[in-house]
Amino acid sequence: MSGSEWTCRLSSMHEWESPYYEPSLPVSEKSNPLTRDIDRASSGCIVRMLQACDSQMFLEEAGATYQRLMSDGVVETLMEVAKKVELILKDPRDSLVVLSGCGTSGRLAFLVTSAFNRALKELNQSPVYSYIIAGGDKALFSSQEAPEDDPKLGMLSLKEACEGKKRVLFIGISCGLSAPFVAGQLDLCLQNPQVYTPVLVGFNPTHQARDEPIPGCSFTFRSVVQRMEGLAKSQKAFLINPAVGPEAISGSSRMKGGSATKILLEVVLSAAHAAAFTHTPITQQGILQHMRAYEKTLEIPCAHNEGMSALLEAAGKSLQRGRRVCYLGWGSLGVLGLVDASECVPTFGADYEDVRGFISGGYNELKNNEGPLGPDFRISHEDFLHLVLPSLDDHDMVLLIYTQTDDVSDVEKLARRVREKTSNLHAVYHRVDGDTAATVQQDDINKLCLSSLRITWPSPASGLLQMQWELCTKLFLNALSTGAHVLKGKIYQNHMMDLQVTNSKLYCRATRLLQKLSGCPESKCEEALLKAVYKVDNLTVEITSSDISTHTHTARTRTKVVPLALVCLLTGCSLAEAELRLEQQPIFSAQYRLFHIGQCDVSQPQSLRGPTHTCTGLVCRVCI
Ligand code: F1P
Repeated sequence: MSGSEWTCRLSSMHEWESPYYEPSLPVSEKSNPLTRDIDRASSGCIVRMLQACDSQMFLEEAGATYQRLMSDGVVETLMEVAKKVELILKDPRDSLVVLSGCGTSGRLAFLVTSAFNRALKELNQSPVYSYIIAGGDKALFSSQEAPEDDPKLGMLSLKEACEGKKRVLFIGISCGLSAPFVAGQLDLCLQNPQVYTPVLVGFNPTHQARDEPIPGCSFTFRSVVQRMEGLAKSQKAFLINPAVGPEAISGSSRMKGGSATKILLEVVLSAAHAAAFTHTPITQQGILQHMRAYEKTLEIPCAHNEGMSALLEAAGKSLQRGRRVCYLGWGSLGVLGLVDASECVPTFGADYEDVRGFISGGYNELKNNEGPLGPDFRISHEDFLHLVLPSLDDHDMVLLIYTQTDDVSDVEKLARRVREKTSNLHAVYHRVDGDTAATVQQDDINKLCLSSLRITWPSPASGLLQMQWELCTKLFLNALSTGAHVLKGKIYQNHMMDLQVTNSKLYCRATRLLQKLSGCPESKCEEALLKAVYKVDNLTVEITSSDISTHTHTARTRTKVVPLALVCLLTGCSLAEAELRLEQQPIFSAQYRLFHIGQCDVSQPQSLRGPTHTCTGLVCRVCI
């Protein structure tokens, strides 16, 4: 993309806010105009597009349609919630702060509660934070989408976590204001106000909260939100729901939704800790200052664009060859690696082995509720050495993720082991300016690596800095795994084609996508989707009369459901034929273009093809 094209693209920063832009969709499901043709962009351009999307998190309100992260109303609510947490910190008897969510939201609940319980431990205080993730701890590192649809499970897990407690501040996170699991928990809180004070974190305005009936319940997510709005006036419930703009890959709330969740929760809990333990009053100024530190963090990746696109290119190459990308992390950055890797499965239809994360110390470092999760969830560096390293070669990419506060000699040792098998070794590490500790070892590690992204921070290491390192790492990893899958051809325009249809939100998203790409009516698209889910060319009454939960349950074991349905819709062919076509042309974006353009369009401007592009004929990702 040329400079002027990019400037023009940036002017569409606010386009999604127009009431006419995809009006039937909530912000969290809209497609982002900035990434409309990310599927045809070069790696450098992908990096810039993702950064531009991230920067929308901090757009000014400026008379806009939606409130923002730093809008007065949002900051005020953050202060009120921080004061509630402060009260619990000062008198923690029989009290608890519970953070809960599904998928990425639950993973961030885990990350944040771990960090702040650790901070309490360092102050000799007992822990007051607890996390819940739909589907239990295995959902920390794998996709467990079905429990997200279960409000009763949500209620039960909250009751269980709070047994014997007299005062609970419940923070439910659902980026799309949509997960029935969280709606059930909020409803429980509203029914028991003597114990629970509910807080909702999400990134849609309240009128866009999901209003579909929840089987077996008299409430919808939206009706719960409306009840909370009523109570918010008397501070008996709190809503924190700024808009951060549509995701770079439509609906992929692990990206901005996850980052903004992390920012909001950390701002609230940090303010509460400062108030309770260092007599620092909770002020608007203090909250804004912390937010601005995060805003600055977003600038860091921009300063490393070149290194970042080289990493993305390397990861893309490995995935294109059907090889692996492995993250080897230390401390909380290791957790972020585990999380980012595991999210590739549901987000891109990736294989479990495609992108994997490992953390130094394994479960001992993690200290999750359920402890070690068994042989299907091996996460330590030792596991990597035994199970993965022996099969690696130069086509597999390995990324070291660490900071200067980690055991750098351990990093060096592991780097040497990896180098024996692959030269495709890279590093991302954070250090503070002027710190010369372990410089020799750092240099040795750099020499072992094909590329190293050294991120130098100005201030001395502190709690805030650790959180900034984490945010920066999350942005890097999200960009890396997203970009690599874009390069692999997994995305069409800015839509994930091969999404799993394993809960009602994803089922509705899949039907909508089929409508958009085929131009067929909704009923026809749902029919095609069901045929692909049940692997039949004719639907039986038993299938059509079943509810969505039966469909999503069946879809758990199916692959390529949406691509198959789309090929059938576009060509009118049978499922077997569609399967064959996808086998011959697995890069779905190319498959889709074939139907529309018919052949390789070599007349496209070079700017659209990217600098490193060479046309390879029909399967070419860029030209077709
Ligand atoms: C929760 C979630 C996402 C995941 C996927 C399915 O969404 O599990 O984390 O990436 O899109 O839904 P939400 O409740 O936070 O909106």
